[in-house]
Amino acid sequence: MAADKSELLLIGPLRPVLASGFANFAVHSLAMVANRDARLSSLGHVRAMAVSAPGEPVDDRLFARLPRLEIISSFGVGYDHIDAAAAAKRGIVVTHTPGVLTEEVADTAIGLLLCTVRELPQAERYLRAGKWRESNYPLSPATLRNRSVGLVGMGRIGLAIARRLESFGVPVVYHTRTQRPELAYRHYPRLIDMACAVDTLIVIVPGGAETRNMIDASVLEALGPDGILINVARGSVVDEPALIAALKARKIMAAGLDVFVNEPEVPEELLTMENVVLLPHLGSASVFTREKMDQLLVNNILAWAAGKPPLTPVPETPWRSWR
Ligand code: A2R
Repeated sequence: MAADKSELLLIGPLRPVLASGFANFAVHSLAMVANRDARLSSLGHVRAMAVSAPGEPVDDRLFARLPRLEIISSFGVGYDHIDAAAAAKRGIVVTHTPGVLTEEVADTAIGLLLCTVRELPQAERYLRAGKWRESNYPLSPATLRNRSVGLVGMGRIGLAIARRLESFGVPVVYHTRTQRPELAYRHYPRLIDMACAVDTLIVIVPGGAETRNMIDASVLEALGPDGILINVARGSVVDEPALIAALKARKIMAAGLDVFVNEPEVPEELLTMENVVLLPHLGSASVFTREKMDQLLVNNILAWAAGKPPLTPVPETPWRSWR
């Protein structure tokens, strides 16, 4: 590794896989520095950045302070916390960690779906409260047996969810901007049409401006009173006040949410509703999968440091050999 590639700016925590992976790097941090501005000025020579958790904005203002930056290696498949378009303009490659978390997030989506449809967390709370002695937990009004699922997003994770549902005997259709002709699932070019046709939506698209509030009042209305919404994508994809209103008015039946607009804050109204299941953004959160994600974050930097193409650049910043 060239000496001038041996420094790294880390945004987020230095977890064990990162610490050992970056053992040969001088790792700089902006955390707990009294004068962030002065620290940034002293880092103008740094060519690599790792983002191990979303935190401060990784945007053009930051890039302007780091004129020699060549690569940003980000943790996670979603990178809506990074301005990839601005990075592209400056010739900075952004990498993420797709693939290694696909099955874990698909598992979480199915777990959340089953919990929401069959009220499993509510039933567990009932047992712990000692109420089973008094009477059985009521039959769940919903079942997967007569449901059909519309996937909002049919990428790596969407497809892994679809395959699982197929093995459950649950019909699947999907909405994306571009049809995938190799798949037998019905494609809906318009989300609202799909929402009318199914009673369950599972959201698994990237966050960001393109998908902000995609699930709005009209989509929820179209889903209807038996409707169940599952969101394992980003909080921003769902119009949260519209969802709360729809749940309150029983315009839809229930929701299962792993993600929220203003994490880790969760709207008080959701916390008090019985027809929602809430998880603290743990889609990929097993030790096994998180270590794989950390390792891929490291491997992208190591490839760049060795003069090779980074392994998993985002589509906005494809690797170019002239770099
Ligand atoms: O629209 P397409 O044909 O690019 O399909 C992608 C779809 N998608 C959208 N669908 C409708 N309207 C949009 N504005 C829109 N933008 C993207 O989302 C594709 O089917 C899917 C994304 O798939 P992948 O890029 O393979 O991502 P992966 O690994 O499935 O992860 C999805 C998201 C992450 O970005 C995180 O936010 C979350 O799952 O964990």
